[in-house]
Amino acid sequence: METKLQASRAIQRRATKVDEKSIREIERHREPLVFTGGIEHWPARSKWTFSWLRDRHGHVVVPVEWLRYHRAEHGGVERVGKVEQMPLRDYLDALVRDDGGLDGGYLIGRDLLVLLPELRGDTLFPEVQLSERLTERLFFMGPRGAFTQLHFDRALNLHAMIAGRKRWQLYGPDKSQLLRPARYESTWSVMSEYDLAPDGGQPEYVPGGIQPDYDFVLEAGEVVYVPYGWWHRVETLAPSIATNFWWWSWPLLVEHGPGLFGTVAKNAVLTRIKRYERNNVGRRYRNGDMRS
Ligand SMILES: O=C(O)CCC(=O)C(=O)O
Repeated sequence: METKLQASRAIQRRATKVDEKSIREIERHREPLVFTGGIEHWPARSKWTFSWLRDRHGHVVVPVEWLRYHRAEHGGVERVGKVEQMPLRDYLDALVRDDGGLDGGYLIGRDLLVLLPELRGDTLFPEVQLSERLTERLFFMGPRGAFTQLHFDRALNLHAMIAGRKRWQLYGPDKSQLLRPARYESTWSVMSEYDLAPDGGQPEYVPGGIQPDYDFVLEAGEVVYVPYGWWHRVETLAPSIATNFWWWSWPLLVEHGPGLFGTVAKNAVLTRIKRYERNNVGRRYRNGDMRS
């Protein structure tokens, strides 16, 4: 099949600042893009070092994930592995040692931004969201080998690398059927059946033998813009800190409205329930070996 033989293209890189004007402009192009040097003015770029987080917030207890999306026995998708609560200090010590001891254990989700809401003020994402309450932001901190399986998000996405480096593989929406969207109940993400564990879900594996349209390394200080419907899988190459911002534009809601309605409504309700904020450290998963 022709798509399997295609080589990846070079991602476009722009030195433009990440602001409302540049984002509104690229939203129209629908191609992924990397902003280089567009977040140097963010407080997070100078503040969020591993040592600052350890000294300032080391006592905070955080959930670290060793989880993979698996093909469930009776169809659909389930998460398998374990989650451990540990002081941020212990996690950071292991992260900085960078000796493989964390085995890919990932601090990923909204947890740190919920536990330490003041961190939100250190990032300056552009004011493009329809409403703060309808959008979502995540925090990512992980060792070499932390890995996110192939999926696309039901939103526009800016992912900012504060420290470290990650390999990104992106597939365009034209490959959606080829990548086999899996049946999975999630507010935001659609997983690819091809990258489900135990056979998929390894960084070196090529899902379905299909080469990505873009395959590149995102460096500290860079931001990738992922348009709606672009599939992505992400491998951490060096101890990293990153944060992202999902949002919807009016044109996106007009175009994908019916498909997005459930996601928008669910998120609006969840962010209004304070208890959800407090309980969000919990995750649904099955205890087991994440890789087998
Ligand atoms: O960095 C990662 O591990 C995953 C990032 C991602 O999937 C996203 O920003 O949507």
